Amino acid sequence: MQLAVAPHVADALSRGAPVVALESTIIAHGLPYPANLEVAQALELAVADGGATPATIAIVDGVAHVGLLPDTLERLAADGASFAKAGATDLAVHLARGTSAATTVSATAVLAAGAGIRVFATGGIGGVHRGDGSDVSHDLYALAKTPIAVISAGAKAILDLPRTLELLESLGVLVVGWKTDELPAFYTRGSGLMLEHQATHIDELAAICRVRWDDLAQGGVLVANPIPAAAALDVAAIDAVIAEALVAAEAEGVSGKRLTPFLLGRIAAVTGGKAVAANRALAIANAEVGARLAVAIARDGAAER
Ligand code: PSU
Ligand code: MN
Repeated sequence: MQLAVAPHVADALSRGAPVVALESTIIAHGLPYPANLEVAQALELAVADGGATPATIAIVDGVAHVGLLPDTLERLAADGASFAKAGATDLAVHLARGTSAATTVSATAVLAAGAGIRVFATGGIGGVHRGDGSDVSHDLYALAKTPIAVISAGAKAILDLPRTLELLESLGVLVVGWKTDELPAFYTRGSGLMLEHQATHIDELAAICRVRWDDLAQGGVLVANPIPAAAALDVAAIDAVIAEALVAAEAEGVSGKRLTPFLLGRIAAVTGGKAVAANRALAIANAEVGARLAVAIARDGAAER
């Protein structure tokens, strides 16, 4: 696969230095402008401050970019509507036709792994939507087979979390709580759903990842990192907002790919920016853990050489 790896990212990868991939759907379709641009820049800064190289991934005019120039990041944020929303399945169409697309968790994971990146930080992965359960994000399937660690604040609270966790298990995605024994619920720290595995030291997490990939040739690791306590929203309040957003989606006949952006947009509007602030805080916290993990994995790798 032809990837346009930015020079600074290619340099880091060739030295075995830590790199953290970042997705672009959260920028183009998950957050309102101009907050999305500020968040995109803050995520890259958080990764760099943590001692790793950030690589935001997107399809621009039919080219898969791993690491974006500041101009492109701005275009993605200011003109998100001109970017399609591409999951891993949609990549071929955009690459063949020369169109532009923001990459979801599934597409970002596949492209990042293709470039040799082992850590990817996002906000929250997709999952099983509520209701009849027939809308299931491809994120879960892509994670199952892609050897990458994804740092996420659990799965988005708009989803059916018990079914999402069950499907992760069925598919063989290793879920590890970062300093928690509960699946986080995006805007809030806990869901009441217990996790079998948790890690409290970054080297421990790095070792788990390396054994999974290098010794077992297995797929993704979902690192579940709860939103920082100070940024967490009130459970009852956010549940009511989500319920209202789901009713609105149903009434307006919104489904499929448009559902997640619709729900997030509605929640952002109704909470007067509180949800956006929470989304920002949890994504940055994930970028910070991502940087630490990438550094630990790279250190492990260097010890072996
Ligand atoms: N996390 C966020 N905001 C987002 C998303 C994740 O904080 O907008 C995006 C991710 O790109 C994820 C996608 O892959 O939502 C899931 O969409 P769907 O449910 O249509 O698969
Ligand atoms: Mn879907």
